[in-house]
Amino acid sequence: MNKELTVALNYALHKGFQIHPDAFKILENVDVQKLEKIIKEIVREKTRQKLFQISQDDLETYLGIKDDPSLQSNVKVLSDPTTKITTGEGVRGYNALFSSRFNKLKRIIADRPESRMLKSIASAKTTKSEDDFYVCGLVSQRNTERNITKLVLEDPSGSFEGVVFATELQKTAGTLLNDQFVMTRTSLGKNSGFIIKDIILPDMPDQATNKSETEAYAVFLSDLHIGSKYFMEEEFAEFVSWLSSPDPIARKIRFILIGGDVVDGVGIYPNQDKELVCQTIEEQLKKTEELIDKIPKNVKIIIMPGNHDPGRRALPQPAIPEKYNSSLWKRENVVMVGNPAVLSLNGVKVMMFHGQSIDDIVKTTPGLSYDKPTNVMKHLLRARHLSPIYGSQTPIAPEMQDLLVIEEVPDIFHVGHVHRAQLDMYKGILLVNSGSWQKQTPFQASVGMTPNPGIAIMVNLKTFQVFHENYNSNSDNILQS
Ligand code: D5M
Ligand code: FE
Ligand code: ZN
Repeated sequence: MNKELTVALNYALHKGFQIHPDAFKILENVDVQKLEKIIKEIVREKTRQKLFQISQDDLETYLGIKDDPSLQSNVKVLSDPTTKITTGEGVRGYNALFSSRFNKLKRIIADRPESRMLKSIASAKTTKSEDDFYVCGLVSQRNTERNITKLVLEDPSGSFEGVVFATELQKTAGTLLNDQFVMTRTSLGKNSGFIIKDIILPDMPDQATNKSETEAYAVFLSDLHIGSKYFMEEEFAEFVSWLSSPDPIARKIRFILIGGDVVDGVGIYPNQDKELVCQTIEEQLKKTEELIDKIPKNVKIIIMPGNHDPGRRALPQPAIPEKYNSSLWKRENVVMVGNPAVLSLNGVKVMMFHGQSIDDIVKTTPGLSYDKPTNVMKHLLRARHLSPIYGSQTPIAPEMQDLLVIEEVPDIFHVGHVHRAQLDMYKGILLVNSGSWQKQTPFQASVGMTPNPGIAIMVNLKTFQVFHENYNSNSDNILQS
C-alpha cells in the first residue's frame, strides 16, 4: 500500500469510519495527489449524515464514475464450431470439406448478376459458343511462365485450365491462393483453349454497419501468451487495473474479446520449456484466471483459442476444453468460444479468428507482409474464407462442412496471431488486428518479426470510434492504422 493511501485510510479510521473492501479497491486506483481531499470531503459529508461507513457507492458517486446501468452488455454467440465439429474420415472427409466449400461459396456468388451465365466446367468444355461465359471453382494450380498465367479451376463436374494474357489481370491472378474459390469470365480461344478475361471474387457487399444503441465499449486483445517468459505481465496488470479506474472510457467498457493464444501452451515448439515461467497448462490457465478475476464483473469476457492454447490444433478449433480449467467455464461473465466464431455484441456482429492462415498467405502472395496484417485480412474477406490454402503450415481438419467459409457479413473483423496491432477499414467493416502482450521472442527476432505489444484497442460500439491505451514504454511501439 502506498504512503498516501495509508495516510488517507488512517484519517478515516481515526474519525471512526469503516471502509468497505470494494471502496478500498477504488481508492487504490485514485490519483494519490487527490486522495487526501477526497477522503476528507467524504468523511465530512458522511459525519453530517451520521453514517460511519464508506462504501463503493459513496466513492463512485463522489468521483462521478458510477457505472451507467443503461449501458447494454448483450452477448449472443451466432456461430461457434465447438459443437459442430465432427471430423470426417480421410479422403471422404476432405471430399466433403471441399464440396461444402464450393457449394457455400457458389451460393454466395449467386447474388451477383453474372452468375446467371454460369456454366459447370463439364458443360463449358463442350461449348461451341463464341459468347463469353462464366465458370467457378476452387483454384488448384496457378503458374506464370513467359508472360502468361495459367489457372486450373475445379468444380464437382471436372477441372479446367484457362489462360490469362492481360497484364493487369495477371496481377490479380498472381494473388490468388491455392484452393480459393473464384469465378471467371471466359471465352473459347482460336485453338480451342480457354481464355480468362476476368476474375471475380465472392468478396463482401457494401452494407450498413449494425450499431449498438448504447455507448458500450469493447476491448480487443489477443496473444497474451500467459506462462511465457516474454508475457508482459506488469503492463497487462496495469491495463487490467485501468479497467477499474475512474477513466470515462474504462467506465463504459462492457466487453473484452481475447482472440487466441491466451496462454503460451506446452510443447508448442522445440525447447519451449526454457522460455516458460509456468511449465503446465493448468498453471498457465490458473494465472489467466487470476488476471481475469481482476476485471470488473460487469464486463463480459469472450475467450477464443489460438495455436498455443490447449484443445486441438487443426482449424476449426473447439473452445479451450473445460477439463483444463473448469472455473473459467463456470464464471458468469466469461464466454468460451471456438476459433473462428461470430458474436453479436449489443447487435454489432464481430467475427473473431485467431489468424493462423496469415503465415501461409504472407509466404505465397506478392505484396503481403507480416507488418501489415490488415491487408491479409482484406484478402480473406475478398476470398470469403478464413484459411483458403490447404496442405501448408495451417492444419485444417476434414470436417463434413467447411466452417471456415465467411458466411456472415461482420461489422468488425478481429484477428491476432502475428503480434502487430493494426486498424483498417474494408467495405464498411472495421478491421482490428489486436497485436499481443508478449515481447519479441528470440524466434521472432531471428526472422526479423517486430511485434508492437502492449496496446489495448477499444471501440465504442455505438459510434465505432476507436481508442487505444498503450502500455509499452518504448516510444517506437505505436499502433498502426
Ligand atoms: O505466432 C506469432 C507469429 O510468429 C506468427 O506469425 C507465426 C510466427 N511464428 C512463431 N513461431 C514460429 C515458428 N516456430 N515457425 C514459424 N513461424 C513462427 P504465435 O502463434 O504467437 O507463436
Ligand atoms: Fe501469438
Ligand atoms: Zn498464434
